[in-house]
Amino acid sequence: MIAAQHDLQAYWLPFSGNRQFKDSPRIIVSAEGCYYRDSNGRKIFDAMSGLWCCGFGHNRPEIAEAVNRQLLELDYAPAFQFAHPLVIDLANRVKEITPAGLEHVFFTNSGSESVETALKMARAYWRKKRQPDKARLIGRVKGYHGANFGGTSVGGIEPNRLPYGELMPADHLPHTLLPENAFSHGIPERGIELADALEELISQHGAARIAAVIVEPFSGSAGVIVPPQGYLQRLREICTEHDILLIFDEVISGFGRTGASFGADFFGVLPDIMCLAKGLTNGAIPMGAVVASETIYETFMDDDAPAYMIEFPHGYTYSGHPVACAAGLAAMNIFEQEKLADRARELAPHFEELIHGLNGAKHVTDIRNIGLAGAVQIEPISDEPARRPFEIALACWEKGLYVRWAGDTVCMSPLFISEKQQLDEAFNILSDCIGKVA
Ligand code: PXG
Ligand code: PLP
Repeated sequence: MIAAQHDLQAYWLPFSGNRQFKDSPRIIVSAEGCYYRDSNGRKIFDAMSGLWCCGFGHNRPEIAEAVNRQLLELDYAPAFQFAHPLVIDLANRVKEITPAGLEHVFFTNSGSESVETALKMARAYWRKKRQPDKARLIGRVKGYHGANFGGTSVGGIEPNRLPYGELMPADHLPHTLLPENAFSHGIPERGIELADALEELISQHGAARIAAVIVEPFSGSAGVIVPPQGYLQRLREICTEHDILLIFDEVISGFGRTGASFGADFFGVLPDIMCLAKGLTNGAIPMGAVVASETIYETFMDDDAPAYMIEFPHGYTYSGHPVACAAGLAAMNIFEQEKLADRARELAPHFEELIHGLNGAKHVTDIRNIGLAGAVQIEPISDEPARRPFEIALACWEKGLYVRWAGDTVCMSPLFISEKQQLDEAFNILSDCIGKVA
């Protein structure tokens, strides 16, 4: 049963057209495997892993049982000045799973908090090193780094910034969406020189004034923008040469989405700091983490103040929450035991073939993919670039397929446990709905 319209008014939906939603609500009541069920009893194929976060399968009993057990064992422990066994175990698991060189794990409750944590960590690091002027933060046009003030400031999606007036000072590298790379399969060939824009910012401000560069290994929210061949390596070289920290925001790209464990592994580039969330608990309980290099951690610990004094005055009431840790440990077991990054990598060529099969469809101006993430860019209707993607995604929903509309694209990030035949059916529906949109 759909909630009666007046029942919906109290609820203010995040990042949504509230008015349209309340006119025709889409209520999800349960999930299983790769499917949702809505309030009309319809079964819907989840081609987005929720919001890029449930790749290991919905309603995993291992996670549910671990969470249930933990709630009866230790519901909460103070995060500041105390620890509990699971947070120590999970820190070790995350350290082991993330690339060698990232050694110390700071817990948060979301991707947005991971970004704030990483940005504050980067600034405080340079102050600890007695270089307080090294404070500028550099993001990238079309980047998404969550919804909080720091992340919005380094973020580069204009509609997410405009309503808020003055943000934190930040510079933005150009995005890497080049027309000559349209319809690239996987990593585009051209555009490595776009990384050299960092050199220009360095000559403008001086490396002595720049704390960190933050980028997503591939941009998710802006519609799966995959960096050109060699681009991230080049950014890494420039950062190393000029002693600037490189932060990878792996909130979407982490935990298997690219077909490797992390974007850092996929591209073979090691950042100084990595931001995580989503897949860390398979989306079941909110949780994020920031993983830092040995050098960064040791710089904070190398302090003349007495040992009981706080080295990094930052953290959240729910940092390392016991119940989230229980979910995280169960999710990491599933991720490793079922080799889900490999499963994503094995399914990726089929996904690539299907998504590029939409080349030539009406209104389609670009198709991009990496691992199990893909976007179909749709020709805008004059000043309403989001209208066609919205209409396509709604038509898909009506036919039992959940895809995401974001800006001028339709996005997909299917679960790693999807079957080929399920993807075939999903793309049949998507193709049909693209063909029918005016
Ligand atoms: N960084 C990146 C790279 C993200 O993709 C965040 C930070 C923020 O995480 P939280 O947990 O605070 O939402 C994200 C989140 C979409 C979409 O489809 C993307 C995200 C979240 C919801 C929807 O564009 N990315
Ligand atoms: N606002 C007030 C008044 C608080 O006391 C706290 C935490 O103690 C916060 C905000 C931050 O909340 P959290 O630690 O859950 O992020």
